[in-house]
Amino acid sequence: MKRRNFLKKAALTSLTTLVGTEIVFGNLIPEGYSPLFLQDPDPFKMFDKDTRMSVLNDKPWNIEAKAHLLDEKVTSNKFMFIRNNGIIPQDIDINNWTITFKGESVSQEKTYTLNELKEKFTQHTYQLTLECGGNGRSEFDPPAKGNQWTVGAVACASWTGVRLRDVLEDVGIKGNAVYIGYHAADTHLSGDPNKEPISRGVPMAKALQDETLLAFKMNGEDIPLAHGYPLRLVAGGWPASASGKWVNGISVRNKVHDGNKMTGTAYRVPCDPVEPGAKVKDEDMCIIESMPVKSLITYPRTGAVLSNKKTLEIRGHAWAGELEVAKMEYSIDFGSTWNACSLEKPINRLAWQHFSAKVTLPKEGYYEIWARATDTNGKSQPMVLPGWNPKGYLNNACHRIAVKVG
Ligand SMILES: Nc1nc2c(c(=O)[nH]1)N[C@H]1C(S)=C(S)[C@@H](COP(=O)(O)O)O[C@H]1N2
Ligand SMILES: [Mo]
Repeated sequence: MKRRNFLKKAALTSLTTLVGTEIVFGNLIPEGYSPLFLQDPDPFKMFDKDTRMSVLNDKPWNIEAKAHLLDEKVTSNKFMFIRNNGIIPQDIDINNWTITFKGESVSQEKTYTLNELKEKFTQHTYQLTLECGGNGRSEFDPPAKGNQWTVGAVACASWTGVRLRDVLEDVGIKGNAVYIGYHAADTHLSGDPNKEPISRGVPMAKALQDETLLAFKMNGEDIPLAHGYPLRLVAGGWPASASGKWVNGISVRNKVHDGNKMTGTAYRVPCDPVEPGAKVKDEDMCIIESMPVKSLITYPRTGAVLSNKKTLEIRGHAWAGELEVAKMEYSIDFGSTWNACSLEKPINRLAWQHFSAKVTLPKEGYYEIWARATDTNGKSQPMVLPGWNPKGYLNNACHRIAVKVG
């Protein structure tokens, strides 16, 4: 029989971190043995998510909420969607975490430790809406490849960090800077250490906004690992792909950042509408910037049955990328007529807004309640699917729920 080789101490330490408790007799685990908890990981336990969330993919992990799970004003971790392009980094040493500013348009390369960022710059807290550009993809026809998000790849958490602008000012930026791009510690699915799973960015104007943060807290606590611990970029109102998780580098570029998923059909849509299924030339594709106006009814849940109750309080959230939502309406007659909802102001720019309405349902039977938001430019959500695009981005069609009275 082969001699038993036991796990190296370092390997045992990282296993213990993963399992979250002492592995009794862990020193006796043979080398090369794969513990059961690693073979069948429970994503809800691993990421501290509500078990009603939907897992769309496990390699990499992609998990979304359902509309009624997003009822809270500020989304808590257990209902927050996870969108990963690569493998979540392991064994993060928060005391040795650094972020390096480089690229053609920095005055000189500069590195900060996480502790330096926290001590040197003023900290700010904002509630910021992050929605995956592909939220709603499952509705497109012809279908688009990728995670088949329904409505639940959106969240509005409270983020605390330092302004990217303050750090950029400290680094020193050349006059020719046009874009920033992020670099992060996750690894490409291929395992190739030279490939970045994703490296996106935003134009300088977005990078320099008050609300664009290098964040180290979410809802007042360390950011959960799956959401970018220990440091992430948060650029609210834009496709959440611009909000790099696990950031350890920022490139200040003298041209549009050309990192992975900045080109081709990734997070780009036809600049002008095309026919469904059309082939679009590369030069006719435009990078998604501000997300479109959208809303979600979070109470009641679709399928609710109201016994003999003909008035119903509905509520939810609405958001409009860089803009505010100016008007919120609902319809109970398949969009023939619309009634006003009451709509709160956002707590800060780029936070979603809460709406509610007392709905009277005239008699027993089946109804659909539709919700429609309008932004400050007068643009409303479409009732049917908006412009088809190769990757199925930007579906902001009206959200609908079914209810039965009696
Ligand atoms: N480093 C890194 N950052 C990333 C991603 C990623 O895969 N790696 N995914 C992006 C995408 S596409 C989205 S929609 C958001 C999702 O953020 P969340 O998982 O915290 O909800 O993170 C963005 N930032
Ligand atoms: Mo995304």
